[in-house]
Amino acid sequence: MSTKIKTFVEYQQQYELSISNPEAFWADKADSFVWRKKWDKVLEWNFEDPNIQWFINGKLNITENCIDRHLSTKGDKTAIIWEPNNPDTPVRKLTYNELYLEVSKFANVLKNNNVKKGDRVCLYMPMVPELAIAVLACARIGAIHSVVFAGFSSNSLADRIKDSKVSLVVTSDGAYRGNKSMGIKKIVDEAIVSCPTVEKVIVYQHTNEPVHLVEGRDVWWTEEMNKVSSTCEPEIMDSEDPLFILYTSGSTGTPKGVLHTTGGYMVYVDYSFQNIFQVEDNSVYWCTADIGWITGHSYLTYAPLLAGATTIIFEGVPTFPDASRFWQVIDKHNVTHFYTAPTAIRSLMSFGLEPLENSKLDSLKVLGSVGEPINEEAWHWYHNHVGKGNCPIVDTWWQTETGGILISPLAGITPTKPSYATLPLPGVQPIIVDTDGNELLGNNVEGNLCMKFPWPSIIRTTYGDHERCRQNYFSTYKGLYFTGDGCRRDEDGYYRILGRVDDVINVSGHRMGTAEVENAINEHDDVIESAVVGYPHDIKGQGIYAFVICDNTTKNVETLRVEITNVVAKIIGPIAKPDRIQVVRGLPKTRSGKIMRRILRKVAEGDISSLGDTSTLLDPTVVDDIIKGALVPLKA
Ligand code: 7RM
Repeated sequence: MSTKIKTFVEYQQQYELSISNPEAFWADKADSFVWRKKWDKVLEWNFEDPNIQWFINGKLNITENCIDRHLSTKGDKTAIIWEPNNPDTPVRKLTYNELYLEVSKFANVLKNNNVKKGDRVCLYMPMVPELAIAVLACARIGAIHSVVFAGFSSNSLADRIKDSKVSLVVTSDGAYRGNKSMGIKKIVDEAIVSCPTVEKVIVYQHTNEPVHLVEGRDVWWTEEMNKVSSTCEPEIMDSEDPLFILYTSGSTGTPKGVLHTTGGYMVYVDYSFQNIFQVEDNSVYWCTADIGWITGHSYLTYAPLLAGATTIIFEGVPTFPDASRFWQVIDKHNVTHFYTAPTAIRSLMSFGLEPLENSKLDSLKVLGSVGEPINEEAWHWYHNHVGKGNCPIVDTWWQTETGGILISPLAGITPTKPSYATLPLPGVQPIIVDTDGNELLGNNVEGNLCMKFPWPSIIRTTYGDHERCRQNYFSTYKGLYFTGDGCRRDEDGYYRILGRVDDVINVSGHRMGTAEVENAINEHDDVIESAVVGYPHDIKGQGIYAFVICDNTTKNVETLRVEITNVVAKIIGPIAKPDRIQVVRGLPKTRSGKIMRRILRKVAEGDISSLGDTSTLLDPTVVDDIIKGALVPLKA
C-alpha cells in the first residue's frame, strides 16, 4: 500500500514532486495496486473537449483491490460494521472474507438477472450493508452503478433512471429513519411506471412491510442469493471504463449524471484517504454520509476498503433516540476517525453539552468535516467538545465532480486553521481567478476557484451529454476546470472556501439548483412564476427562500405555502422543501426579463442597506412591496 506522508516537510517535497513530474508521481501511487495489465501511459488530457485519460490501457477490477488482495492478510478483519437505526437492533459485522462472499454472490445474482458489463444498475436503498454489497457487486461485473439517495421522490428517481437507461433496480421493502418507517419499494413502483428500460427489480427485505411484487419483473434478494455460487471472477476493466454515475445538481436544468471511471478514481480516493485521515491497522473509521452522496461512495465505501480499513455504515439519524446518538456510537465501536458534516455539528450544538456527558469519546483521534463551509463556532465546538482538544480536524473540500478530496489538511501532519480547508493535496493545482479569468497571483487574494491540471479522479463526462460537461465546467475559463466556488487564499497561502458563486445552494450539505426548485414550485396550479435564492441558516448553512407569484387565488397564504411545500417534496424530495415562501405581486426583473437575484438574495438575507441600483428594473416598485412583505427582520 502507498506510503503515507508523515511530516509537513515531506508534504512540501511530495507536493513539489507532484507538480514537476505528475506522471511519475501518480505512476508511483498506482504501482501499489493489483493491475491485470499495467498501463502504457499515465496521462493524456486536454480541458478543451475535455478529454482526460489516466493509466491508459491499464486493466484492473476495483473490487479485487478493495477485497481480494486483502484476504490473505486481513480475511478475518472486520470490513464493515453496520450500526442500525434502532440501537436495540443487533449490530452486524462483515469480515473481508464475508464481504468477498456476499459481493461475489450478488455479482452472480446480477448476472443471472441479465446484467452485463456497461449496463446501468440503479440502487435505491437505505443504509444497510446490502447497499455497499450491491455497489461492489456492480463494480465486480463491470456494471455502472447509479445510486439514488432514498430520500428523493419517485419523480426524481424516474428522471435519473430514464437519463441513464437503467435496466435493473435494486431496492428494499422499506427504510427506518428515526422513529419512522417508510415504504421504499412503492416509490420505485411509482417511478418505474414511466421507465420502460427497467426489466428487473431486486428487493431486499428489511422492514418486512408488505410489498407488491410484479410477476416476471420483481424478485427477492434472499431467494436470488440462494441460487448462486459464491465465487465470481472479477470482470477485467479498462482503466477508463465507467465505474459509476452519480447525479448532482447544477445551476441549470435537471441534475446531471457525473461519470467517474475506474483506474484514476481508485488511485486518487485511496491516496487522498490514507494521507488525509492517516488511518492505521486498528482504526475504526466512521463516515456518517449516506452512500447516496459522493462522500458515501468515495470515503465510506471505496477508499476505506481499498485501504483495508474497518468502515461503519450507520442507518440512523443524529437525533434518534436522542441527540447523544453519535457520541454513543463512537464509544460503542471505539471509533478512531469520525467524518461528518457541519450541519450535523451545528444541529447537535443546539442541544448543549448534556448529550455528550455520558460519552467518553476517548477513542477518537481524527475528526473530519465535509459538504459546506464550517463556521468557526462549529469548528471550535467540534474541536473542544468532541475531540477534547486532542484531535486534528480535517476540513475537506471537494465535489461530486472531483471524485475525491482536493483541499484539506493531512491529519496531524499539516496545519489546521478554523474554517479553512488549508492546502491542496499533492497533485492538485488550484488557481484563483477574477471574473475575467485572470489568475490572481500571490497571497491575500479572493476570487473564483479553478484547477489548472487534472487529478486522477476528475469527472470524465456527464452521462449522455458531453457538451453539457464541457459547458458546465470547462468553458467559463479557457483551459481551466471551474469549481463554481468562491475562494480566498490568505496571507499564509491557505485556502478558505467561501461558498458557491453560481445558482447552486447548499442546504445541509445537499446541493440544489435554484432552477430545479423553481421548476418544482411552478408545478403548483396557482403559481405563475417563482424565484428561489439561498439565505444564511443557523443549522442548515443555507436555507431556501422562495418568492412566488400566484394567480388570483382565493386560497389564503398559509394554505398556499403548505401546498407548494408538498409539491416540492413530491417532485424533488423532502430535502428541497423551501424554508420560507413569500407570495409577491411581481419579481424584480430587468427590461430584458432577467430576474435580478442579487436583490432577492439581499432581501432574503435581511439586508436592504445595499440593494444597489434598482432604477434599471422594469418596475422598481415591486422591490418596495417585496421588502414590506419580507419574512425576516430587515436591517435598513
Ligand atoms: C463532497 C461534496 C460540492 C460543494 C462544493 C462546495 C461545498 C464541500 C466543502 C464545501 C466549504 C468544504 N460534494 N463544499 N465541501 N465548502 N468547505 N469543506 O459535498 O458535490 O455534494 O457538493 O459543496 O460549495 O462546491 S457535493
